[in-house]
Amino acid sequence: MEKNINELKEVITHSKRITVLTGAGISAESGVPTFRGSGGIWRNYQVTDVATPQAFARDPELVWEFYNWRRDLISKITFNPGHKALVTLEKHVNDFTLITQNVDGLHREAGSQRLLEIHGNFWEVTCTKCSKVTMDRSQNMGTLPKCSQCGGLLRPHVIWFGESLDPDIIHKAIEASQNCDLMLIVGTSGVVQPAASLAYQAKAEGAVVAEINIEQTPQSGHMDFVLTGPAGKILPMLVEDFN
Ligand code: BJW
Ligand code: ZN
Repeated sequence: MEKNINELKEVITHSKRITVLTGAGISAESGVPTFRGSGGIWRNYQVTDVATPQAFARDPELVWEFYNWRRDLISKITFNPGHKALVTLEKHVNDFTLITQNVDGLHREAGSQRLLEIHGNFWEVTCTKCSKVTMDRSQNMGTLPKCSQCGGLLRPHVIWFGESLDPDIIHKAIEASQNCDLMLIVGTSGVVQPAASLAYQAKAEGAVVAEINIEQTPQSGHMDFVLTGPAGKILPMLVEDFN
């Protein structure tokens, strides 16, 4: 593991273009539950009850209850050294893109700027009637929050299963993956598409791909580097020379 970290630090030093993809694992050390695995959100909630457009159409109160619980939880915690290390990396690389699947807003709070939130951000809400998107950081949005402009029902500004990602944002994410020298895949199980395919697209175009995760994933076998351990420990080690 020590050798791998030093070799990867060397690759980072020589990379002009770095793209990073993060998932729920990077926020785990802040106290945000991941989705899959023991202690994961999907152990207590059915995906089909709270994270599909059909679920929202059927029972918007239940879906809002789920998001209010997460808003409340995340409003009480903050970013961790893993998020901070990616801010440091961004400052030292000319061409840097951070793609996150997370909707918790912690990368932005930590100071990341070249950021693509491909699954949205749950501190924003969309009106189901007039489509207006607004920021609302309330810990609790109530059971059926309404648009101040038209009175329509609001929904979290996130991408649920079966919904298409914003074409402009996913296009930028694909471009950043296909045009980098190094791609870091951090804290994601690598099973949700289209995010999961970004690492393969980077590799197909000749990038070095490196995974940082506390356990092996279906993607580990395809990686040039597999660093096993918590992101909040490994990422700061990778950028320690930049501080
Ligand atoms: C640590 C750690 C520490 C812990 N340090 N590591 C092609 C084939 C098959 C299916 C599809 C396909 N294309 C599309 C689909 C359908 C579907 C899909 O992918 N299904 C698969 C699951 C089978 N995709 C979609 O529907 C997407 N839409 C789409 O593609 O539209 C077009 C289309 C539709 C339908 C058919 C075909 C095309 C949309 C996906 C939206 C995902 N939305 C969610 C909810 C967002 C809102 C919210 O959060 O409330 O996004 S689901 C959930 O999963 C969330 C996450 O962003 C996403 C990924 O999860 P992530 O981040 O990987 O978390 P975990 O929990 O899985 O993993 C955590 C990892 O961290 C683990 O590996 C741990 O080991 C690790 N870890 N602590 C480092 N300290
Ligand atoms: Zn409206």
